Amino acid sequence: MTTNIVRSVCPYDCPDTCGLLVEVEGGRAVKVTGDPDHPYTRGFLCPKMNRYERTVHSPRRLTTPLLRTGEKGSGTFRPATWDEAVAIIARRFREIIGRHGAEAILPYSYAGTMGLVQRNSGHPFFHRLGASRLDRTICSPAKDAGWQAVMGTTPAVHPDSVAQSDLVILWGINAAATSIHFLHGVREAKKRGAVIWLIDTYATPTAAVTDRTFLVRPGSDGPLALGIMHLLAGRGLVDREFIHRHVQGYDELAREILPACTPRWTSEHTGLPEAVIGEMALAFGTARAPFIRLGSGLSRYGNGAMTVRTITCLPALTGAWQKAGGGLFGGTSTGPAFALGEVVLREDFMAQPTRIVNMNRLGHALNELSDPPVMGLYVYHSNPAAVTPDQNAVLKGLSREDLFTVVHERFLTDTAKYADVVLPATSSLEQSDIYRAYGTYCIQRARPAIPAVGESKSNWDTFRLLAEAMEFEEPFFCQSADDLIDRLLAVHTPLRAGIDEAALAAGRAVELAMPPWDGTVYGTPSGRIEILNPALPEPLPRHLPVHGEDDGLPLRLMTAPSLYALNASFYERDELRERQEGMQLMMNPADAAARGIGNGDRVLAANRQGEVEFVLKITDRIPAGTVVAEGVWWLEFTPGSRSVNALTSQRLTDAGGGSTFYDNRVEVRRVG
Ligand SMILES: Nc1nc2c(c(=O)[nH]1)N[C@H]1C(S)=C(S)[C@@H](COP(=O)(O)OP(=O)(O)OC[C@H]3O[C@@H](n4cnc5c(=O)[nH]c(N)nc54)[C@H](O)[C@@H]3O)O[C@H]1N2
Ligand SMILES: Nc1nc2c(c(=O)[nH]1)N[C@H]1C(S)=C(S)[C@@H](COP(=O)(O)OP(=O)(O)OC[C@H]3O[C@@H](n4cnc5c(=O)[nH]c(N)nc54)[C@H](O)[C@@H]3O)O[C@H]1N2
Ligand code: SF4
Ligand SMILES: [Mo]
Repeated sequence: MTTNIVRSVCPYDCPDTCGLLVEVEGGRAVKVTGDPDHPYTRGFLCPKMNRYERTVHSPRRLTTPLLRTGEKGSGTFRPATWDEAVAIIARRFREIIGRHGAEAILPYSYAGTMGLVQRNSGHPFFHRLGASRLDRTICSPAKDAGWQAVMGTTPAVHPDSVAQSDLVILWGINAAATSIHFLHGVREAKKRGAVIWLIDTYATPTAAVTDRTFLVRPGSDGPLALGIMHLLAGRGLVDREFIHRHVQGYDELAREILPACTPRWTSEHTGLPEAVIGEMALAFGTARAPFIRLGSGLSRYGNGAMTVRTITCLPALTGAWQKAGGGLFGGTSTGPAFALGEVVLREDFMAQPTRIVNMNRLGHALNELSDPPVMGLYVYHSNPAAVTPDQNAVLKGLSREDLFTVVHERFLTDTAKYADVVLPATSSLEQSDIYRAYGTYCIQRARPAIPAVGESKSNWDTFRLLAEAMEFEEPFFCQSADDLIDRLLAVHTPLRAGIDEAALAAGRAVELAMPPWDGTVYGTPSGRIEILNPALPEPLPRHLPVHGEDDGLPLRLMTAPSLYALNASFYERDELRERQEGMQLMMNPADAAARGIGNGDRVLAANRQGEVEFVLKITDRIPAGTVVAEGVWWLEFTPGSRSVNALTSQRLTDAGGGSTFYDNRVEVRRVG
């Protein structure tokens, strides 16, 4: 049999957006490896994607539409044709619109695929329908808000510039799991003599690649940054010249906020010894070009936006922005590379602005919204029954007999089990798309490498069918995904100027050329780095409390990413689940001893949101007072009847309407 090698792109929600080489035999993907020609990811894939063909051709793939025959949640369905399924959806949507208005229909999608066309396929359809809009804030809007408060629209530096740093701080990022290619530049820096730090709440796998690991109390990084700034100011380690030229509000910060942020105060908040805080300030203040790689974990708290804002002020004090290899990097700014709004999102299809529902509050929306209530839910490339906070509220809402639910998926997920109609989705290898990355400056176009598995259809092709069934007459809905990609490429943007169009058309990754960065131009209203931002209700950074402090329970709960999964994706793979060794709760030996529980015990973690059963793993990688659950498991593989998000809440961040997945407290006891 002949083997073809087709270029493709990793579609998952990961900053790296790796280039793939897919070996195809007889219409099947037989092997997926990294593309050595990719300028950033250079042929190396993570453990999840190394055997992507096992996901694509998993025996668990959905191959036909399904109609519910049993109770919601039971997963009992009968196969149906696409014609039958689409006709039912159109009829039920019309009934709901007739009785309650179109805002009674809510789309729910997130990041099953990051391709610009397939990811956003539903927007034009639901805008045209007049449905409620979803505020897609589950991931890191508080991180964005914190950065923007200080830096405005200033573009991010190139991630590879880290190689020129002499002090690299991985701050709230488990890069070994969530950003592995960034570590390439970190290793380069280390070879040239840089010191590498990790600041996290427990010793993640990333601790193995760093020189120092500092463990802080969850949600206390704001105080840590303030404490470091207090010492920088007091010891004269600030760059007065840089501040004078490029910073707004340093004097106000130094006068009004920093005096109270003494080492003792910082130590009380963070749990770090005063001497260690002193060491950190001295090392930061005397480094030539300190580089902070900021993760998203610390932004998912009631004070998350303020935490990011406070940390973002640090490089301004020492002028690190003007040193090659210095500054702070939270992700690349590749959004403006494509005219997505004009070509794909099509807000102009809305007859008038419709209701906006925060996706983190799906439980509230399904159970408590009125005027109109949510009567129709259309879920695509997301698994809210698993990934959304307050799982008990979400499952209660999904169980409503009067709710009509459609789920478009590759697998019969926890959410799909509650659907009235399940539609089978293609995987990324079966659909066209164009990708941009949020951890690199690469863009890449992908065409189908293999035919659709079974009768599955892409997001875009499904919305085209639905548009036809709803008798939408706009010619827009007659285009193919490739037409849309061509149109995206036809609209020229400054960021894409000068790229190698032929390579892009041939399916290779090409890198956007960033304008040279010299640390003198800032995209804020004042043109300066805004430590003082007069447009905000809190003009200066200061310490804000987290939500979990109100809960009155002893243990802080981290719900962190796993090396062998991506949110609730990849649980179809037996070998990856085995590498996670089951759904564990990790705990410090002292906390376990105090509760009389042992390694391997079945334990119950509980708070006012719910109760979740785990297998206990005792390890001194976790500091006393904190417990950690990695991975967002599918219910069929959990020790009990719930997964980790039955312990997280619908409370939002201080800005951006973000999720607060890490801001929880629990008590833990043996089951039974
Ligand atoms: N393998 C794998 N890769 C992934 C994902 C995955 O689930 N698994 N998820 C993908 C997605 S959707 C995203 S958004 C990115 C996220 O990737 P990151 O930007 O790395 O953010 P998180 O993974 O949310 O959190 C990273 C770390 O923050 C730590 N943390 C939590 N609270 C605090 C705190 O208060 N202070 C400090 N200093 N640290 C804290 C956690 O312990 C965790 O180690 O990764 C993507 N890549
Ligand atoms: N406890 C806890 N919960 C979390 C997090 C955490 O750290 N802790 N992280 C949060 C974060 S940062 C995020 S971004 C969210 C992510 O939330 P989601 O984006 O919902 O994440 P996934 O679990 O990856 O689910 C995506 C689903 O899309 C399906 N899919 C893939 N490709 C396609 C396609 O082309 N078409 C269709 N129709 N379906 C497709 C996959 O089979 C998969 O089931 O989870 C959040 N949930
Ligand atoms: S999940 Fe991330 S690291 Fe893994 S292959 Fe995809 S883009 Fe690369
Ligand atoms: Mo995310």
